[in-house]
Amino acid sequence: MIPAFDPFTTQMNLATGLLDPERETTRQHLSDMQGWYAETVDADDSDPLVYRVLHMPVPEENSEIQCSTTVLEPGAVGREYFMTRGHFHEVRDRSEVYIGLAGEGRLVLATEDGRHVVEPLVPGAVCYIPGGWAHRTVNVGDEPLVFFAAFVGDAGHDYGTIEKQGFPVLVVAGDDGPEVVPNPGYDT
Ligand code: PAN
Ligand code: ZN
Repeated sequence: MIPAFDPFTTQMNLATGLLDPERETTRQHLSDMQGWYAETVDADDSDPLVYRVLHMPVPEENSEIQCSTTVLEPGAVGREYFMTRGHFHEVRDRSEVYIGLAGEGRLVLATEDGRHVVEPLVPGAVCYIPGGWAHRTVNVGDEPLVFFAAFVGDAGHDYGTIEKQGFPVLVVAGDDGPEVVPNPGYDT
């Protein structure tokens, strides 16, 4: 076969997640997250950055491996920690691997029939996300949560299902640290 493109290397700062050379970056500010938290988002003029995804330049084909780093800032909306929106893969059986690099987080996973699992996402954690499991990350610490993700290239992202039904559980700040509680807004 004639290869589609040349090999490339990206230098990743394991503490900050920043890439050299810099890569295409998508950003979610608090005002972009209206409707994703249990409480109404009150994004004042400061409208803080919640997370960034730094994408490697790879075609979205199932013969390729999409990869990126996510940097999720510390913070909360009410008692609910800053988090990613979370999604199913559009092609449901497409799997993914997350590797924790910095900070302290949780990976919340859920199936369409309402099962859920919450895993620690900490430096060195290699979390395998099988096909069919929606996934969301939550920063439960005081520092940015940084993780690397690699997934099947044609997976695609279905945000609409989670936007509508939510996850079965929320991760919130309790008196003695993070707590996993049922999501009162979960809609099966
Ligand atoms: C990750 C996520 C990233 C941002 O790369 O896309 O952490 O989260 P949302 O996409 O839910 O906003 C991944 O799971 N890719 O498939
Ligand atoms: Zn994914």
